[in-house]
Amino acid sequence: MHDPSISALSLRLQRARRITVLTGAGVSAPSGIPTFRGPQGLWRSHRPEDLATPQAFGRDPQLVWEWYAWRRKHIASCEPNAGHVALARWSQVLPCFTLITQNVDGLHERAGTSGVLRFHGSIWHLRCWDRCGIEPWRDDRVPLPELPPRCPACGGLARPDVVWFGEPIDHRVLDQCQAALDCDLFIVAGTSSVVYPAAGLLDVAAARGAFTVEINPEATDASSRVNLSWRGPAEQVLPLLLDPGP
Ligand code: BV8
Ligand code: ZN
Repeated sequence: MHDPSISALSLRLQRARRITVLTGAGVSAPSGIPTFRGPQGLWRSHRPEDLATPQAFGRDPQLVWEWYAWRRKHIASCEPNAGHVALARWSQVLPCFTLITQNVDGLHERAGTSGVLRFHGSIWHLRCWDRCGIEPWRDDRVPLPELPPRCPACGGLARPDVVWFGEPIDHRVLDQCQAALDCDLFIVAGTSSVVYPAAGLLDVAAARGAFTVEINPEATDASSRVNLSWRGPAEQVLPLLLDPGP
């Protein structure tokens, strides 16, 4: 598809000194992982306040774990798609590239992207609910041997190592994101840009001089705030940008 704006964007990509990409659930949708707010969105059959808050977990850890165990089982059967693969290639060939993702599914890492900044954590990692001091640990067994799982250090409850509503972003991740926002090109792909502070990252990048681009088949809260809002699916657009072809 020879589209002048593809070549213009591809040129920006090749010339940028530093490129940062923020992804959301829409990048994993073609892999079969439901988004949060789409027609079949995850939140349709579940209410965020019921499942993705510390209060909900404190009230009913079993229920929250059953939802996460269901998501882990489903994600384990899904494969990275062309959008994930394209970004993995960018991380290998572009001199200064950072991927920040709101997704907890781990598909960017499975596609080969290293150094992913997991803004909302990882569904494959657990941490101690009782904060006994142990560092979060990876446990990608499907199914987990017991629900709710226990902390290997203190025997207390373990929780998914994700960021729930009302919880702060890990300050180490925030610090790494701050450096990545000093970029020439900031691309936000596959997110409704509803959830903060993730949705505010593009404004910080823009304020620091980045050219900002959105890739999404639909208009979002970010569409009027970016320099270029591209109406298209990430898995089709991203692969074209590094090799725009003849
Ligand atoms: C914080 C958990 C403060 C992990 C998630 C009122 C009450 C309480 C809180 C708030 C409030 N108002 C504002 C807030 C703050 C709140 C917030 O922003 N709420 C929103 C809903 C208004 N934010 C927080 O609570 C954050 N923490 O503020 O803490 C604080 C500070 C200091 C000390 C203490 C506290 C924490 C937010 C993190 C919440 N956790 N998930 C998990 O289980 O997954 S958020 C959840 O939404 C997911 O993580 C997801 O990543 C995130 C964003 O969703 P999207 O990725 O954008 O997905 P969505 O379905 O919405 O959109 C998909 C898009 O893809 C669509 O636009 C679609 O068109 C597009 N698409 C579809 N197909 C494709 C495509 N695009 C491209 N290609 C395709 N093929
Ligand atoms: Zn513990």
